[in-house]
Amino acid sequence: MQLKKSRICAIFVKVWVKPVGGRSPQGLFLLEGEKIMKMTFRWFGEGQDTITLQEIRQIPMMTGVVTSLLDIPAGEAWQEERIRAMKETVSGAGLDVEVIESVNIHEDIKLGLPSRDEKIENYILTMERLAKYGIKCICYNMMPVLDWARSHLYYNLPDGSNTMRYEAAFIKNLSPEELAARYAAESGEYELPGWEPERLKNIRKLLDAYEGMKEETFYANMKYFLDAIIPHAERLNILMAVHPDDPPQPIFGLPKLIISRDNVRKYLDLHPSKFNGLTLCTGSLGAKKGADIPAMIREFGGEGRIHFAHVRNLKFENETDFYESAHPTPCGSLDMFAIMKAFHDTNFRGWIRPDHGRMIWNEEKQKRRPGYGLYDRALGATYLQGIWEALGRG
Ligand code: DNO
Repeated sequence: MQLKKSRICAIFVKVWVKPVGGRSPQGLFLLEGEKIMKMTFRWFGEGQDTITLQEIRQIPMMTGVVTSLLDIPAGEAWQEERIRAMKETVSGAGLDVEVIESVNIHEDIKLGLPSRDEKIENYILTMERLAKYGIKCICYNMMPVLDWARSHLYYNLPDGSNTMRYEAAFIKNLSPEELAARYAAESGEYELPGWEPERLKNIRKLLDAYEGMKEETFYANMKYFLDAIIPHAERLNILMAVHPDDPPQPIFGLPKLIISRDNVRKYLDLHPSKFNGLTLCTGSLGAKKGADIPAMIREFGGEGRIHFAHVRNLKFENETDFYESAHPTPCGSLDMFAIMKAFHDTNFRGWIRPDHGRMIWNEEKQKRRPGYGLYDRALGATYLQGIWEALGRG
């Protein structure tokens, strides 16, 4: 249907209503009948990303960034001054920052050591300070020792682009130190979150600490953490959104827990508050062949437990191996329309971001973080917005 310009304006003005409230930072308005979802972009922070906030702002319909203070080690309280400065920088560029990805969980908490209480207190202090500066959602993960892992950071595709890839057999033949050395050599000057040299110094000790840990003990440790922080999340109105383990298969003998529908159910059931929620990452949960992502969105989203979404596609090469493809459905193995429809049908009102993208248009020469170039993610964001708009118009 073709809408006349004057009518579009009238509709725009009419439908910009709470809970988003007022204009978006870019003065954009929603289409009539459209459900409110906020498209965001991951930005690693000042000095941590060669992508500028201005570039991000120029992506159509982009409302804000998802960021962090990467240099603060897990377990320490974030200083208020640092949070204020980060907030000012982002708002100064005309963007929102409402989601932090991530405030990392110290290993003592995951391992259930007596020293966890002090780390939890610092976590709560960080939450309090973030709430003061308008943060509404915290993404974190419970992956033991390491964050996400890939066998290749720059895997060449036939069209001349390159992307991240996971080949199980390749990783099996490497030690964690060897994989870390590969990352350090390939990722340029950046430390990859979860693979910081400081953390890796103790890797052997940490791997040993997890050896023989029963799944039930791990869940009990998570529950201890949740019981401590969720009442504060409720008080501060901060939605906690756990990120699933990526990839959803054990590496280096480490337990991987949040990798399937049943595990997510178990995690959410550890504390029934809706403030104990999920970052639905299609690329992490979807990297287990056969996982029904739209069904998970309908189940957990229907209960109001999905607060943040990472939406990306991947292409399976066999049962366990995959590479990260461009976002559109035909480029990968996940049905992006069905995924977005499930979000739309369950009235998703949280934050969403395109996730990893390929390096295209020679972008790898611009010292991007692996998986986090500008162009392919921007294309992904507009593609997802297009699906959303089409869903809204019926
Ligand atoms: C990978 C990301 C993860 C994620 C954390 C959340 O690119 O999705 O590193 O940020 O696991 O805590």
